[in-house]
Amino acid sequence: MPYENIQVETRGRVGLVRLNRPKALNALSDGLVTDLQAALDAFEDDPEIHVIVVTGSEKAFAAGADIKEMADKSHMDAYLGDFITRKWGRLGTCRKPTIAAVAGYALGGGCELAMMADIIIAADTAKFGQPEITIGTIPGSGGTQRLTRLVGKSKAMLMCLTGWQMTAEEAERAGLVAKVVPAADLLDETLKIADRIASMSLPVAMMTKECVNRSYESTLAEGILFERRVFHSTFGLEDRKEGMSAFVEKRQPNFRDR
Ligand code: CO8
Repeated sequence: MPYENIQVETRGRVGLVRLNRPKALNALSDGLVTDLQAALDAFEDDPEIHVIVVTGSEKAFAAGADIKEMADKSHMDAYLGDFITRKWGRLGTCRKPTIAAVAGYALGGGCELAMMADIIIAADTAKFGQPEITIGTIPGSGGTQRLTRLVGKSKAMLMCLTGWQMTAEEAERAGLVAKVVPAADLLDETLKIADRIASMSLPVAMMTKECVNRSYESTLAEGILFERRVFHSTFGLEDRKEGMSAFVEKRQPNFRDR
């Protein structure tokens, strides 16, 4: 299905979405977010796809929500239209593993979108920021919440209250990104990681993701109980048997997502 604001392709078992509004630095217009939601839905439904990668251009992952589109909205336009909540969070609700490959600006909604992914891989050119306060508003899609959990209160406050942008190196030190790579290698390095995850059993990767995410939503005791239940459930999988047999027999496992 052709999209106006994104490019979509598959690389083996990896679904790749490239945000593509170069003239607006991939500002997240309603059209782009609608396209992104549809592409993510399609990859989630495709049993051949194990991992989803979202990336932007060299200059910008995304420079935030489209300010020109938002500028004239009233409170009731935002409230009654359920501005942001309906479609924008789709990346954060994917059940398959997701990676954001970020080069250049990841600002406002762009930073929030990256933080919805399970893993952020950053080019050394990446810049992360929540500059909403400089245009008289606040982050609207998890910025005050996810950023605080990822980098701690003081750095999150600094970013949200001043609009200060964090470099890729600082973001790696702070725990916002998993890895920084040279800009020219961003996609290759990200796809290597995606391929590695895609070579695992899909249900086990999905269960792993569910457990890690649970740590944000529960007490330690409840999270550990949840993890144990899921761990026990892997013993019902053919892939668990295959993985352990392959280890014992000193061969590569052949996972069948069962
Ligand atoms: N919205 C609309 N257009 C944009 C945006 C944006 N966020 N960012 C850049 N553009 C456009 C510019 O208007 C310009 O277009 P034109 O040539 O027609 O004037 C073009 O992209 C290139 O931009 P610049 O000329 O400004 O490029 P520079 O290299 O000089 O500067 C910056 C790059 C620093 C990124 C600068 O463009 C900038 O500050 N952009 C705005 C950043 C910002 O404030 N983002 C936060 C927006 S608010 C928000 O995201 C709320 C989140 C809501 C939830 C979202 C859920 C996912």
